[in-house]
Amino acid sequence: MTDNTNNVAEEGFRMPGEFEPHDGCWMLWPERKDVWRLNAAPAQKAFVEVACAISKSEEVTVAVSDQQYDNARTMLPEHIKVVEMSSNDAWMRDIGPSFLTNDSGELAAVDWDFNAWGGEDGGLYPDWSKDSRVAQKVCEITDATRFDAPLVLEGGSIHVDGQGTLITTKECLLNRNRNPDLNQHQIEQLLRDYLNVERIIWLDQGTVEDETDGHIDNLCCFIKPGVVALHYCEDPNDPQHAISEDAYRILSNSTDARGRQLKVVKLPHPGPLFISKEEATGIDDNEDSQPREEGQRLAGSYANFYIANKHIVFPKLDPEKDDKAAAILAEQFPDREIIGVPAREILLGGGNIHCITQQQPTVKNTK
Ligand code: KQY
Repeated sequence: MTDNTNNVAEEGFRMPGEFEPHDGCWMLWPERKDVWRLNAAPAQKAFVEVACAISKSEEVTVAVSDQQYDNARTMLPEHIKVVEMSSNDAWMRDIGPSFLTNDSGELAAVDWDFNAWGGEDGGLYPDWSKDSRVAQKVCEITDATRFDAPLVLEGGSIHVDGQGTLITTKECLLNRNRNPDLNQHQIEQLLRDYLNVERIIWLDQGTVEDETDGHIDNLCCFIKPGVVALHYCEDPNDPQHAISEDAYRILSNSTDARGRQLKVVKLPHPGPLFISKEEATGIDDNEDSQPREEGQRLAGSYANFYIANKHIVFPKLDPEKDDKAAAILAEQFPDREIIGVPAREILLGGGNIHCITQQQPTVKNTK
């Protein structure tokens, strides 16, 4: 059902934090040859590993085109559901619904407008018509009431604590290629209306060379209310250092909607990582695709992990730093097992584990 009002708050809905219980996780299947090298085979293997890791503690559903159905069904174990659904690429975080729940045990979701990360002004592909219908399709399958929001926004550009606080970046949400007719105040109002949040914390920039224009999910995330994990580069000569330091300063001087001063936990910086010649040549270029050239910097970040019910699924990106990232996550999430998945193939597509997943929160049992 579509609810064309924006009565999210009146109906008691809120977007739960990712660390709250999930009924499941939604993913898409990668197949674009101009994004995923070698006919997407290495990326498909990485997506399977992510889905398997998440499925250890929650149900996973992977949406796949008809052309790839047999391949996906064969590559994914039986306990992972595979449903047919068209899309232009495989970023469920960004094109899927942002789920909401309320105390009456109802599930709803916000269906944002999508323009492939910038439309004609820097967008990543020219036809996103299939992506635009994914959120509605997922709402129908899950019986979630759909709130259709008049705002261009990708799910990876916001993080919430489920208790009234939202973090985002100006680089993305105030970018002229998203909502050129809305000012900061109007964008804030829509976030309040559709997500029922009270406190919005604006960071300036996201991770260096992030083709999403600075998604928050590649820079930081809530570990729990009051605590944020931040991608932090210690090298003062690296441009990421100033960005991370600025984010650290803003976050640690911020209070959340409940008045808590935020605590910031630093995650190491993988690399810096660059595309190799072999990786660059495996992509099927065409006039619509994003250039992927040898030596280009990749926007690698350990903050781009997924919080499953009993596991943290984090991207392994740099053998010299993976263990440190895992140890920090283990300390911060004592009740969850930490699983690292080799994720360079996902990073080559421009995002990571958080970007390819979308949690469906558990609705409260009112009986
Ligand atoms: O950061 C994300 N949430 C998604 C990355 C999308 C990259 C598109 N090539």
